[in-house]
Formats: sequence, structure tokens, C-alpha cells
Amino acid sequence: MSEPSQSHVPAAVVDAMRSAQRVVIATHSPMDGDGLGSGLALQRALHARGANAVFVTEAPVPRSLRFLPGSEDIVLLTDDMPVPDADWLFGLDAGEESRLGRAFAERGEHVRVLNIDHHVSNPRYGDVVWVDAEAAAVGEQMYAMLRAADMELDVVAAQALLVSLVTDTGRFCYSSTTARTLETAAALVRAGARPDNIQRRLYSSEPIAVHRLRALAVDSLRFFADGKLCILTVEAGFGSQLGVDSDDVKDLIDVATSIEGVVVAAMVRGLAEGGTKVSLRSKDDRADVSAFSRLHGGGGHVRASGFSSDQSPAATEDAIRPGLEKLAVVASG
Ligand SMILES: [Mn+2]
Repeated sequence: MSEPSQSHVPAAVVDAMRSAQRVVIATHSPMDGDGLGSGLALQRALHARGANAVFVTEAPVPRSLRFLPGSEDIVLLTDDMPVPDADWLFGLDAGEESRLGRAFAERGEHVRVLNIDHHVSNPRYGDVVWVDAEAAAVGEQMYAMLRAADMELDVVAAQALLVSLVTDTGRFCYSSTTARTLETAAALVRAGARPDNIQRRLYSSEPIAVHRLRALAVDSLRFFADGKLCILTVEAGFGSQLGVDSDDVKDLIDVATSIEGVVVAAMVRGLAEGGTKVSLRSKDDRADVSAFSRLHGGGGHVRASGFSSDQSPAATEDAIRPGLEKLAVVASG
């Protein structure tokens, strides 16, 4: 059968994959399906050729993703734990180096950094860099990389990479989905991945508390610019009385995005440690939320981006609302 049309995997990336002996794997914390799936597949491939690879995180693996084999072995770095020593740090899906957290900030001087990412705003940090903004997910790059380096891809890794693709493309519906994305998915299914298993474990196994959280969120949505801008502001601790995890709160942006007439959706979320996290979604390329987030020190994709602020959720919202209204109106003009 045909292979996905080749994405260009830089030779230095293939070399690092083939030769690295002690690797720390990291993605952003908390991780998402793309960071987790591509990291697990990478770790399995490195282990299969006898390399030592430790996958680290600074936040627990989100509840909904814990069904993936290997997620239980991810090392949760607590404050009193040093970052494991290594020759290489493989950073995945991190649009800026700070998103890799301590794995990047506290690495030894001898540690080389491989930056594999698909965010258009990536500043190309690291010693070896492979940023492919055409890739719908790092999982798509990871598949090409494992193939280019002639490394093992077993059923478990194929399933992990399909989770990367499914979650980062909104089940293959976002504008980032290309023929190559679908060809990669087909190759993964041929390798034994099961889409129906992902549907059941990821989308048909939600705790009722998550639905109650959504109901609360719907009640607190506010609309501006004739309904083209939808903002959901949540204070720190929102949802904790329902016993849902922060990952479930994060996904509430999808509620706002799914509404008819909304062009730009924003979730302004207070963090337990102070400050605010803003997530933005756009349904129109003319409303480039990646550029908007960059103005505020963040980044991301044209239709999905985010940034952090030191201010309260209410103050943050006041500061960004006029700009977002303008963005939503321009896009629908
Ligand atoms: Mn991604």
C-alpha cells in the first residue's frame, strides 16, 4: 500500500533519532493528546533500539488520556525532584521553549535540544530544529520521523499517534487537516490502530460531572459584536467542586466555539497559582488568533492560540475584549 506523501524530515533529526542514547522527552504541561501520543510513540521507538528515554511532565496526565499504555510510566516532576540527566532533550509540541518547563530551563549544559513542533509561531529554539507548520499534529511529524529513521512502530505506538492526530485535528475536521494527515492516519490504521477504540475511550466515556460543568459554562457565556465574539470567563477553582480536572475545564472553549454565528471564542481562565490563561479560537483565517496571542506574549496556530497574563481574569478580559471584537467583526465583513 502507498505511504503518506513524504514530509521532509531533516537529516539532523534522523541522526538524533538514530544515535541518541539518553533522552529526556518533554512536551507542554499539562499535556494534550498530541504531546502525549507523539511522546509515547517516540519513547517506545527509542526503547526498542535500546536507548534510555524518560518522558517527564509537570502536571498529571489528563484523566481522559490515561487509557494510553505507557502514560502510567510518565515521570511527574515534583519540585524536589531534579530533571533527569541526559544527552538530549526532545521537546515536542512546545511553541516556545518556556512551555517545556523545567526540562528545558534546568537541563545540563551538555544537553542538546531537539525541537519538534508544528506551531507557526515557534521561535526555533534548540540545537536541532524541525518546525513544520503544515503538519496538523506533531504526531504526523513523528510518524514521518520514525519511518525516515527506520524505527519501530508497533500497534501501541500506532494507536498513540492516531490519538495525536484525532485530538489535534478535531477528529479530522479542522482546517489543519490535509491529505497527508489522512494518509498518515490510514498508515496508522494499517499498522493496527483502532479509531473505534479512540471514540469509545476518549469521546464516549465522559464522567457526568464533565457534562454538568458544560451546563454551568453555557449559562455563563457572554456575547459581543452581534454574537460574533463569545467569551467564557472562569475563576480559579471553577469546576473543582464538581470534581473535574483542569483538562476538562480547558476543553470548555469548544462549547463557545461550537455556537452558530460565533467567529472568535475566548476562554479567560483564572489559575490556582494566580494569573490568567487565555485560550482563543477562530473559525475564519482572517481572524488570526495566533497573531493576536503573539501581541500578548503567547502564540499558537491561526485558528487556535493562547497566552498567559499576570492580571486577574476580569482585568484580562477588559484588556483584550476590544481587540477581539475588532478581530471578529473584520473576519465576518
Ligand atoms: Mn499539537
